Amino acid sequence: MSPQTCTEGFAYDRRARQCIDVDECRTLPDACRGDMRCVNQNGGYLCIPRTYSDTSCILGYTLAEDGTCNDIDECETNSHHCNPTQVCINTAGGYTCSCTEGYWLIGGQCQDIDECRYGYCQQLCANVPGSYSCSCNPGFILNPDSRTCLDVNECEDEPCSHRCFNTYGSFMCNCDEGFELAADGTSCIDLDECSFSEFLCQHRCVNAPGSFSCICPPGYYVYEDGRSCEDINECDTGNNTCTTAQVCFNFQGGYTCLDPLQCHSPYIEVSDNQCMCSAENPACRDKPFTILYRHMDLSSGRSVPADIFQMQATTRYPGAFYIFQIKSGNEGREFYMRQTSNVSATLILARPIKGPREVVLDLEMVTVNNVINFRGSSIIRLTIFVSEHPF
Ligand SMILES: [Ca+2]
Ligand SMILES: [Ca+2]
Ligand SMILES: [Ca+2]
Ligand SMILES: [Ca+2]
Repeated sequence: MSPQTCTEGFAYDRRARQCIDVDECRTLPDACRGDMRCVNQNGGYLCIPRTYSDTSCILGYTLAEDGTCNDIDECETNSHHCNPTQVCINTAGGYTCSCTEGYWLIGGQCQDIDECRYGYCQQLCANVPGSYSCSCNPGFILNPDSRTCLDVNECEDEPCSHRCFNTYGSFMCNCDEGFELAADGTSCIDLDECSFSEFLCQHRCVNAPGSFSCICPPGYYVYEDGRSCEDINECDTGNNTCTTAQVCFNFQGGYTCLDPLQCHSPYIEVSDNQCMCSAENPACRDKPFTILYRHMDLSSGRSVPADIFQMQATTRYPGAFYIFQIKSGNEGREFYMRQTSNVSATLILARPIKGPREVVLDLEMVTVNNVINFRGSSIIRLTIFVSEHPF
């Protein structure tokens, strides 16, 4: 028997001098593929599933028709022992019971985690089964992390009518000077400064949005302090209607044009403000020797008593004495004369006088000289312009 004569699956054995079976499972490197197991046969071999030869699969696996062991999905087949609060998770060869997110296992039961107790939220927290939700106090918004809170910059919406200041959790409004914050905390309302005090302005206060101003009556201007009234001196400013022949006389709140002096006969003019009646003239007997014209101004409502004018004898005769008196113009008894020395007297305002008014007083100085049996008088015709206002 030659070696060539052996059929496939056999090889000639010289020693035994016969064809004997080849063990392909040993000689062929990949006799069977995959999980197949190689079983040598006389004249060939078999590839059979590996488990085919095992009697059973291990726990958790089941034998498939192809002879392999497949994992049992206990969760799918409901053969698990998880309790109803738990979820079943299949594993290779087994399964586990677990709690879903937001629950934890206590005493074999899945119980909700109270995240609020553990400070999950920065501000407000609401626990719900399996979860929680954070929220923020007014003035804050929830950050994208859903846990922390961010201050709202309310000023971006311009809620204040004037100025806005953002604060942590809120905001504040401020008003410009001259305004105050209204009860709503956002709008600004004008302060009525005029209602604060009646002494804010000397004359009259005019309220304006955010401010106030003082106004003065005609004939006055508002002083640099913005509050008091100063007389306009129309005679100085030239803003008057006096002719060149007249003399401008300024007083508080107004002015007047004084006509040139006219002395009526038998008086003759001796200066621009004085008329004289000559002693030699018989017509001058029993008349005042001189009439001196003087002008002054007086504020309305001036406090009393007040010294307002001085009279003094200019010539002194030996043995003479002087009597000072108000000869006319004092019908309202607002004035009286007080002798201050042998040769002088003061005109005193005794009662408050209210303007506008023009008072003409004849102040008489009587000279008495008993030595030469002389009695004569001279007059000061005093015109007092009483202003309308007490300033
Ligand atoms: Ca929860
Ligand atoms: Ca804020
Ligand atoms: Ca105001
Ligand atoms: Ca004036």
